[in-house]
Amino acid sequence: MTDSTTLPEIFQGRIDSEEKIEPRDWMPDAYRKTLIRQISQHAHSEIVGQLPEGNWITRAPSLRRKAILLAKVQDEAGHGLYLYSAAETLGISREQMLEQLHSGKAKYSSIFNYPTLTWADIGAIGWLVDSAAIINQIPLCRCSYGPYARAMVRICKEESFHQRQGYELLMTLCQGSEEQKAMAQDAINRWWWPSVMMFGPGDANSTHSAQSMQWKIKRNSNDELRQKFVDQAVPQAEYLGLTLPDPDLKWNEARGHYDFGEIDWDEFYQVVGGNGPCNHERISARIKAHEDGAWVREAALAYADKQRQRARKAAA
Ligand code: BYC
Repeated sequence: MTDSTTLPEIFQGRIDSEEKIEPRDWMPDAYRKTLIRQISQHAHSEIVGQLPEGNWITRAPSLRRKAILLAKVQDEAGHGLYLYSAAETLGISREQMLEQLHSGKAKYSSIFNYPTLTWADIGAIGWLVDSAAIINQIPLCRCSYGPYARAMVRICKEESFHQRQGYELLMTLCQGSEEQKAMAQDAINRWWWPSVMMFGPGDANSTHSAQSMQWKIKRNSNDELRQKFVDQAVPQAEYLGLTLPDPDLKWNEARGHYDFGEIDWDEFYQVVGGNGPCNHERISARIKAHEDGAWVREAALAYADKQRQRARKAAA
């Protein structure tokens, strides 16, 4: 390294040698902005993601299923909190992030704008949505930004339990009556394509991927991860005895991967743009929860204030 090495060159050198970047380190503004965008969107996804599943807590078919679902939904809340904390280390406040979510400025995962119509949807979310989440998130444990990478380790462990409970739920339905099996098939018919879309635009249309991969925020492209998801899901669906709703799904010996059909990108962009089946419902539910919780925030702040006053008195 010569004396004329610039800060951006030193920064990229640290990334290239797999060093973690920590909150007080120098970083380019665009790196900070990209991380705030991705981590806050990820946090919002976890929080909004509680809604479709939370919808079934009171109607779970047994005490065991209710306890499992409650634990899973609570885990998602925890994931949101680790991620908001990780984003706060970059200089944005929790209030600012929530304001961006409530005003529609910040995105959250497209998948949570679909409705949960039957109990089998809880299995489909666990199996397909959590599988997609794990495949997307395991590489994030090696993200160049330390606080995000460390938050992802714990999140991935919990997502893995979530995925298993979804698969086990579906297996129970598939081994049950004809009606139960049909309900599982119907859920897969509705959740398959939205899950395939979760990985984001195809590589040719992904605006952030190239830069994010150079900074080792993302480790794989959207299409690479999507292919991994499809390859993993096909044998799992066969084991369940369910059919994935894609007539073009076929093993390609030359590629060593499954080929799959064309994604409906128009649907994807409609949902991401705020016009999915449940976008309005989800944001209204989050705004209402935030407003209903105002007294908790006020009480917590008043308590913290009182503690500070006591500490000052004791020190005087
Ligand atoms: N939905 O250039 P691209 C969970 C946006 S929660 C909505 O490829 P990037 C769980 C993208 O933001 C799972 N928007 O972007 C919880 C960008 O828009 P902006 C959530 C999407 O960031 C409860 C534009 O499209 N996981 O696990 O390089 C129950 C161009 O895209 C989506 C994460 O958030 C989408 N699906 O790559 C169960 C993981 N896809 O910001 C499960 C962390 C793309 O320019 N995030 N967009 O306005 C990531 O890995 C990346 O941000 C993405 C997108 C792969 C999602």
